[in-house]
Amino acid sequence: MTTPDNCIPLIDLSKPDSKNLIVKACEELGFFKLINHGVPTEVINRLESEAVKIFSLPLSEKEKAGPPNPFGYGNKMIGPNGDVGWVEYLLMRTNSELDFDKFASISGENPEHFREAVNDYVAAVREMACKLLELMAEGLRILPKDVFSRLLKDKQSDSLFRLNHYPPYPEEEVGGELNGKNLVGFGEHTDPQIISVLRSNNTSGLEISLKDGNWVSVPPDQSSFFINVGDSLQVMTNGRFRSVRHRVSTNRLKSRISMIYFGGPPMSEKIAPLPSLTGGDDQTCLYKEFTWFEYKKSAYKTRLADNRLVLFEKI
Ligand code: GA4
Repeated sequence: MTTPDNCIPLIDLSKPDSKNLIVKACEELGFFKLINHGVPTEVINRLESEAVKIFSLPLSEKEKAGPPNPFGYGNKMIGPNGDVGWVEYLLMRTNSELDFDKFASISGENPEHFREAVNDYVAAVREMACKLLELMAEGLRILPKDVFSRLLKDKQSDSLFRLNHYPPYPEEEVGGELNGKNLVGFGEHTDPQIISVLRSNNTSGLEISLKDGNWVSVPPDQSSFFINVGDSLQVMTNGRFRSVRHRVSTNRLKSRISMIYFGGPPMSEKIAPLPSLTGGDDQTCLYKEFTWFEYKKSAYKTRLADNRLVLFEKI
């Protein structure tokens, strides 16, 4: 699978006109590549080396931090409903230090190093995500400009952080234990939250779906971030922004490591199309109001590839 030139919008955060380009990218694709993002390379590299150390441990060690409930160490199983992928991961909440207790046994002699690396990374990426969300509000000409970013800044924000490791897919697995069905690393899905910020090492695998249903692979770039619009932002913008379907294919040669921050609202937050985008007219409002808690509860009953927003569409 190749990627036609100019297929993936490139946003330069240092350029003054970025807000309009961000809005255009979110409307057309729900996805863009971000450069000059301001997150220090040292913060990124420090977390990547911690992740490499953890994923290099023997399986029996890593399993001490599992099974994921949904937080913790997971291997091949994604979510509670039978989805599988050629991936192992650590999933945690960003506002609960408690999740680190689960990782204490696998984060080496100095578990504080891992905790600090995650916290420093998440703080820097959250700040950058909030800046993007404010530019989105400005570009959409909606007030107040923190209408989206306040949800991530809230102390109760239900934001998550995920470290994924996609080992090279071994030849003998084809037709093996997983019966060849499982050539995917992470099956196609949309992210339920507001915004996702992804950074990977220099290994390909990420693919996104275009409006016409075609899939394109995203050339990796370890110094950039890739930004996804999530379901909640699609709802708040009344469908103007598109929650992008994406997936990860396996690689036969190289390991892929990715780190994703999922910026989500507080559990009790009501999610609905913003009146400024529906003109206050109930007829043009595409989604019913729901709390983030209700959406998550319903999401955890679905399979990865399901369209989770249909249940909340107005008919
Ligand atoms: C997809 C996006 C995030 O990785 C995630 C995933 C979550 C999980 O792995 O626990 C889910 C999946 C994701 C959507 C539907 C449900 C929940 C697995 C699953 C089958 C952490 C998230 O928030 O939603």
